[in-house]
Amino acid sequence: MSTIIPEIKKRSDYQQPDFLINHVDLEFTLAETSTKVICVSQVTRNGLHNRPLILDGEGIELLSVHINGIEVSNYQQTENSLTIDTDSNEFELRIVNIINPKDNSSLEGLYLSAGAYCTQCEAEGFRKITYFLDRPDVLAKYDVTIIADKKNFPFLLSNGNKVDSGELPDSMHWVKWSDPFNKPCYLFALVAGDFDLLEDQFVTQSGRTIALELFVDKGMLSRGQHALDSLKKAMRWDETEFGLEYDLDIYMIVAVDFFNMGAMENKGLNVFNSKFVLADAQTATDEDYFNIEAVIAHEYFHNWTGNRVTCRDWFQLSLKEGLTVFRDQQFSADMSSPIVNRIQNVRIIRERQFAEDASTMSHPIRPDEVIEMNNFYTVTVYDKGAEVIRMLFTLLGKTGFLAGIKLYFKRFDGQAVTCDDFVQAMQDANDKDLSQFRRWYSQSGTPKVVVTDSYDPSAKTYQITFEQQHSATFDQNEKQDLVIPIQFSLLNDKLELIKLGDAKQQQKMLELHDSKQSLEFKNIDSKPIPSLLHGFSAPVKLDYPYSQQQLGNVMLGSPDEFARWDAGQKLFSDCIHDLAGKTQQQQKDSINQTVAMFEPIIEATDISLALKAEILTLPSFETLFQQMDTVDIDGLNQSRKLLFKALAQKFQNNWLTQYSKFEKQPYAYQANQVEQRKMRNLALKYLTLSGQHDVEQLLIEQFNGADNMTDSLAVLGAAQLGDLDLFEKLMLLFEQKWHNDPLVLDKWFALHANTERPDILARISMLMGHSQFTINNPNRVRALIGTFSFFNVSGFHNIDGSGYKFVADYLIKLNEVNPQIAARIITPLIQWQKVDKVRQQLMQHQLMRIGDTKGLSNDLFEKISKSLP
Ligand code: B3K
Ligand code: ZN
Repeated sequence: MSTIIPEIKKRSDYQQPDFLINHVDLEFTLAETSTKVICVSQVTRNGLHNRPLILDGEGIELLSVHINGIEVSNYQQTENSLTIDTDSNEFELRIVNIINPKDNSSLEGLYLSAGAYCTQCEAEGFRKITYFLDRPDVLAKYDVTIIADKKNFPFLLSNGNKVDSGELPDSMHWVKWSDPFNKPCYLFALVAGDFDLLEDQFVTQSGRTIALELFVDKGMLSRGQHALDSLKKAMRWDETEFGLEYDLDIYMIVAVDFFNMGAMENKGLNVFNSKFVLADAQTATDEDYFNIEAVIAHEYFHNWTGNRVTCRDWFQLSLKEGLTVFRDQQFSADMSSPIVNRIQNVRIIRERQFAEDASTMSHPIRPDEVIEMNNFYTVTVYDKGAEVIRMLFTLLGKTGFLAGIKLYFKRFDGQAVTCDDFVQAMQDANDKDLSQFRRWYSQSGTPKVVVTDSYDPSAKTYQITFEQQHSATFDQNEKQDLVIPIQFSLLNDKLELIKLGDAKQQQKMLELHDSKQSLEFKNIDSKPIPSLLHGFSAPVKLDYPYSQQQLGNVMLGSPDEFARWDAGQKLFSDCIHDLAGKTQQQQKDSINQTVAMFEPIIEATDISLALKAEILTLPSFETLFQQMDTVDIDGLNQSRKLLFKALAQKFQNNWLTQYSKFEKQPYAYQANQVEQRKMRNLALKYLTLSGQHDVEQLLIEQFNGADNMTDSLAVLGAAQLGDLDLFEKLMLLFEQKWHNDPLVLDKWFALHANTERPDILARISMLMGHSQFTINNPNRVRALIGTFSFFNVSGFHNIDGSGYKFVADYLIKLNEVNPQIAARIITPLIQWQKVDKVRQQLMQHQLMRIGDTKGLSNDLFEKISKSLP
């Protein structure tokens, strides 16, 4: 392991900044390898002290430093700081420096994306642009001037409003932008390039007209409409649901091809990964359409939750991310099917967040210690963070929650604050003591709620007991009891709802705050079946000794659609887990019994088609993996396949009916079409797996006749699942058709990477030589290498260790190019805790190899050092 140990930053060490900057004047003269940056800051000393000014900076060539117009030379420079000693309490600091966007492959700071300049400053990328107080609690107004060659860079963009522009000799031009809102430097953005521009307008509830501008690669204009429509929907929704209106006169979105994440909420100038902007029927799936709408909304919602009120320090990241994810989830639910959305949210928690909690990267939604901040943009901070906000919503009710939000903005607009400030506003607006609830912010791990019950027939009473249990996690030994809202109802044996309590409620909410709490119900005629954790009212693992019959009843009769889906998933999971150690005949019997329980679902008329498709979808391998403490990888994979095939064969005729019953319509991204495609393509998968004799014909017909990417891709997915020779043939045709469209090819790379075949590593190595593949583009790397390591169970976990070695070799290369992406893709390798001892050792060996890499980034160092025993 590398011997230089990077600094660990602690939340408890927070100190106010020694200096504040209230105005910044930036001037950029863009040139590929030597961009000149002039940064003029108005600095004031914060409090009475004589400490020097210490600025952050990384990879910067410093030309000069002036204070109040006088050049200073008695500064000290280290690899990542510039220290200037001055007596002045208020001064103008002028720094001139050079940076090299062309060689910046980290995609942080100022870099080139396919010929266009763009920036990414969150979390700590501004320090790669100039020396600055790169922390979110230093808020300033920015004026930005950009100078560049006019022919190649006709559009010069930054935050706020365009206030001036002009021509210069040698076909250069300049544009000046001014942002009237105070902001931290992580929200600064600059984009320069030649784009196609899609324009529109939005009239706010108070009657202001906002110019909307969407910049895309040349020739991509027709693929931008869905993003723009989504933006308008999000703007309207935030007004009607949260009373929040946009504040600048212009809102710009730029789509770029080289981007580390989904998108970035820079004030007035969002920069997006083109994957989350560009869509048309031919190239994007229903899922892409959905994601675009969600990410566009997420970044827009940040304008209030993140930009107007921002984080005091990066440990508070969930203040803006958890809240904004919750807001985008509510928006998506309103735009499409609430239940399908909720299921999707829960899948992320169970597949990925529970995995993080069980790993050496376990951390609370408000982490206590960080080496590399970029490592903490996690499913815990984002998605568990959103679940914590959702619990507040559940506990306070919509009205109470909105009162809390209102007070939060009243108190903190224009400030950089903490998660505690947020909870305090919720508490004060509702007059509800949330002190115990706050533990969700400081405690990591997945709580378990164990439910037991008893029925006394003579007294006709039913007692149900809830107990919360917390185990130590890698980061914390001591755990405390939390406040856990549990929504539930009771069903009688005729699957009718039992009225609960005085209010004749049918659903009850228990606020579990003690380690154990019981409820008693009187006048109950027979032992009820509890339908528990409606809507996934808390991010916990629930344990109730359901019989198979009871689960079947909840699946068919619960008033809560989430509970119905969940019961079905549990039936599937129990069956899969129980197959281990059984004889073939026992396995067969047990599978048949489970499969038969789903017959009424196929015929059901009381649920939407979308929910039906969700119920009939098996839990993913990753979800099943998280349900166990130790996993027999091969056994689990095999068992899941057995059940999959049995479902396919048992309902073969039904699948054929489901496949053929919907009339084909020209593609539109509309709810009824989306759910029909979902069911039809699920049926196609099952048909393929069932061995239906003419399925190849069906697949070819759908592939040739498809007018949209959802249907084309479904054919490839089905052929892959069925292990048909046709798969290779269709993949070739697909590649020929989409050779010049990298976003579409990513789907093809990912399908290849996820194929079970003995020569998978040779196949991936060959694909790395594809003309469209480059290690410099995160979308390509995620599609090929990421998909392999996250999802190709047999290839990645090959017992000979070749999968782990392959990923490790790649990460060693990627460490030099883009440490952030390398640290994302290492995730499956550090999650060795549940696998067998042989694999554990193989994985750890590869982690050690990566750890020994010369020039190991902080990103990888942090994850590897934590995960090695
Ligand atoms: N705030 C950005 C994420 C920045 C990640 C930096 N490594 C996107 C978002 O959550 O909206
Ligand atoms: Zn966000």
